Amino acid sequence: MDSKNLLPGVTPELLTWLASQKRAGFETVVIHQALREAGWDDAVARALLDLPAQDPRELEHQDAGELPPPLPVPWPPTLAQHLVMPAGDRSVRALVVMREPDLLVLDGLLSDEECQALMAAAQPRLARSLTVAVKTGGEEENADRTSQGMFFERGETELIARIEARIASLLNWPVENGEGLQILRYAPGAQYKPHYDYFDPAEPGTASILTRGGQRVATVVMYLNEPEAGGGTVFPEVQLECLPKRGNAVFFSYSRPHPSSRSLHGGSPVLAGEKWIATKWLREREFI
Ligand code: PD2
Ligand code: ZN
Repeated sequence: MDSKNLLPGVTPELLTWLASQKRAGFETVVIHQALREAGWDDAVARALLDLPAQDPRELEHQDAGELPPPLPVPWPPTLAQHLVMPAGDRSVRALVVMREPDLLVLDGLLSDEECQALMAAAQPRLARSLTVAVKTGGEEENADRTSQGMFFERGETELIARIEARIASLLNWPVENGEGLQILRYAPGAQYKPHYDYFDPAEPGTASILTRGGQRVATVVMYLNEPEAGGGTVFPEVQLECLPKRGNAVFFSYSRPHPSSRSLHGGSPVLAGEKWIATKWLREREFI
């Protein structure tokens, strides 16, 4: 059965649900049972299970030649079995699991002492944040991003190397594919307006950016402190807001550099106090 020649009663919404169940790793027998309990005939349920795990909304884009094929993305290998996951020198607990976008809220990725040490090491090197200039591949100040920031080199200190090894172990993604850790400090009123972290393939500067390790495929935003008000990380397409808690993190991936990833996200304005985060962007290949 082709998903475009739908059987009577099989809606695009049902196919979207089916794709999300398959991608979430539910076993065929479980999905089959859910379909049967929802009243589907056994033959139709089996035909549905034979379809590729692709959301029909994506197929529309792909048919129009707009969608690149999906890239492999990081994900904790043990999550399906255990909510507390090994991460090298530490265990990390998943508090929220979301699909489309693929997203985890993580508890205890960093210790309080590590958060404080990152802030102290970054403080003297903070400068007005820059963003990638998509036209040229260089960097520029951006009114949509009013924080201060700095980058550590990968492996720059023992602390940085330890955190990078932990993230690599948790997500089963090579340390070498990570960009240097970025620290951001938001003063009251500062924000980071909604954006995608991948590099837009249509922009002229992207080809040169991609020579250093390919696309970004995932982001880990780690909260180093707690503002008194505001400063959540928002995902407007799925009405989700992650609130900063010291040591916690939000991880999300985007297998395609396309809005169908639903990975649009932003940092809401800080209303009172300061917000500090560390961001780790993960690339397809070794980031040199
Ligand atoms: O500060 C945040 O919550 C935030 C929001 C959006 C950080 C980033 N993007 C980022 O570092 O990419
Ligand atoms: Zn971002």
